Amino acid sequence: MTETVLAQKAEELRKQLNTWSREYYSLDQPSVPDDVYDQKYQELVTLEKQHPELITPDSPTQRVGGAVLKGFQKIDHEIPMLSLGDVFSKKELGEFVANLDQTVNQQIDYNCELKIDGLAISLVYRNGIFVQGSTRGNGQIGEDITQNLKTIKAVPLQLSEPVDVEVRGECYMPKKSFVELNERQEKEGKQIFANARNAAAGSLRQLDSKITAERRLSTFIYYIMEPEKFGIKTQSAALEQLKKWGFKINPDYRVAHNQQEIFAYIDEYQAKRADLTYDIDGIVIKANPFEVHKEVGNTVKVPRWAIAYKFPPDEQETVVHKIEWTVGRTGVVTPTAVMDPVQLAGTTVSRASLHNPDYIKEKDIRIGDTVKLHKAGDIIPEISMVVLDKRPAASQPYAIPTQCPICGAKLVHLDDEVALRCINPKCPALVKESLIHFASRNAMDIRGLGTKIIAQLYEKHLVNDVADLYHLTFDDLLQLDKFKEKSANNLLTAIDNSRHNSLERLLFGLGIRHVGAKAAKLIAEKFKTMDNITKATVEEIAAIKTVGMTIAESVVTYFANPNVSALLNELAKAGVNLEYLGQTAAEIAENAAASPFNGLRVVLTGTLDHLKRAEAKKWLEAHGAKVTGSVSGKTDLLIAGHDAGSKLTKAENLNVKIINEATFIQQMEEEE
Ligand code: 3BA
Repeated sequence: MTETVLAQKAEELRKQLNTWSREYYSLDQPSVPDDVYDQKYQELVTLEKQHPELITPDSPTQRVGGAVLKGFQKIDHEIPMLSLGDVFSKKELGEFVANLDQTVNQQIDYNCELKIDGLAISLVYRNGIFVQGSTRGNGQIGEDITQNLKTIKAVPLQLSEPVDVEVRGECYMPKKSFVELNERQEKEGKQIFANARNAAAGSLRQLDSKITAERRLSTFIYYIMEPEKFGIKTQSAALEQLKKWGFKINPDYRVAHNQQEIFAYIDEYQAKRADLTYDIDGIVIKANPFEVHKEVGNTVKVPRWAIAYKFPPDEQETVVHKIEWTVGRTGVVTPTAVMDPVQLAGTTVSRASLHNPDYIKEKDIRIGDTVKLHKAGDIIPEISMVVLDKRPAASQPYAIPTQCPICGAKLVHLDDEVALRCINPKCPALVKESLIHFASRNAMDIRGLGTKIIAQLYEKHLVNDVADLYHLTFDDLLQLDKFKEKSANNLLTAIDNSRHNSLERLLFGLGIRHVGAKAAKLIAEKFKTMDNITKATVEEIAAIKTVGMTIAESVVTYFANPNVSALLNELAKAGVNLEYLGQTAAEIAENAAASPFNGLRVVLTGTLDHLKRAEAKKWLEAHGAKVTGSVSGKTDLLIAGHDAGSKLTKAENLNVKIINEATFIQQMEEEE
């Protein structure tokens, strides 16, 4: 092919992929199945590898993160990014509306929008291509975070039309991503984020955009600069135009024609708040006609045509009675505050994680203190501050333990971690947690071997390490609470079956630091036997795609330990399989044929809260279903997440069977 032909080919691929990506991430209406996207994407990757000169800034391959920056360039916002005035009661809001109506001498329409609790960003497009993105900063001067914003799939790299436009909106982290991020951070002994907004801010501020790429951020865009250039006359029309260009807009906006309708909107979303997949901290009310914006203008800082109604914070005061410390599988010792129970955002709360010692010190939380409690990300109870006025006179700073609450060993900080760790490998808490992990679903999957049974086995000295599980006898098990012949036999069978697991389950089950189920699979696939893994070098392990140095070093350190060699010997002697088995073609076919999903044509739509779409698809396909992108007369089943759009309507019209995510998960579990 000639150079021009190649360039045309690359351009074509970029355009196609960017369109599909817009449909998927911004409109939530994929028009092609994932594998079609993946195939085209690979085509572009290959082409760009052979001809790096063809790589353009709007290529979807540029979303993975780029060079590590030294700092961010400053950006001057030619038109300043204003802030919003706010009110805290319906009375004040009513006054604002009445005032504005009076100023313009008519009862105007107001566009009501959810107030996303994120960070304001600005995006510049030239010829429909994303060229620069920045933070709000102080409104006048922000920072250039183009590289980081490119990693966010909801930020279109290429619009549906070749326009020159600057748009503004909010970048946020969905609640679920926030919870998962904090879980990861806590496990790894890293700093945790107080709320999704801070997590989003921290993620956008990364000089290494690869880290931003790992954080699941999203955006809602709500503002077009100089809308008159495009003949747009109202805020609601602006949102629709943004959607047409390919931006993700918040679908829950509504034009209200009077004060009652505004109040109804507020009440509705205050009630729905907990069900949204992202945090909101209020409602933004904007005069809908742009004419009004022109007429009333702005003060120095805020527009006179818009206002934020802030929800009353759901915060309660309560008293801290004690701080409990628990030891996890990796030895991290985590503090939890135990408090007088209070009602908070719909649930009774009496415990809140304090994460690590620094957190207690920074907030200076003491026993007997009255604290303010709220829910981070609307879900996780968290102490926001100590009410100093109510601190008892005799109060003493909380003394962080220096010894493991379980085994008494000296606690340490590894490297410069904030987390405190017990590094006694014989610590009962650690041993029990390791056993629980070993038996867990993604590890050896020993059904019936739960926390309570493990605690008993350990306390009766029947099991001290994972190899001991394989020497348990029928009589051993009868010593346990409520164990009868049947339950003992069932557990023995489950343990016995686990001997035949493929290597990756054991590798994950050993609980090697940083080695998750995915990494374990990749390592087992590459090295095939435990013996090979124990001999592998850091370089060999790190050569596996997506397995980095951290994991590789951790694996090598783990297997260098003589106690580990002894344990592996014990496992081998007990007849535990140490080889990678993969899944044989026969097994795959057999599984699929037995499944009620076998042969069905299934469509996935809407937002899934618990499953990744790709995982759901993979699972369905492994069970014999064909997953397609669009609903037709041939579709057998629609799995609808929330906010499902036209596909749901179509499926309803065609009388296609529809189930929600929860039902689907239940059916998956029944299958497994
Ligand atoms: N609408 C935040 N400002 C917003 C365009 C104006 C505005 C916001 C908004 C000024 C939200 C201030 C920072 C800023 C763009 C300036 C919203 C939200 N509208 N829905 C009226 O959801 N948080 N924030 N952003 N320009």
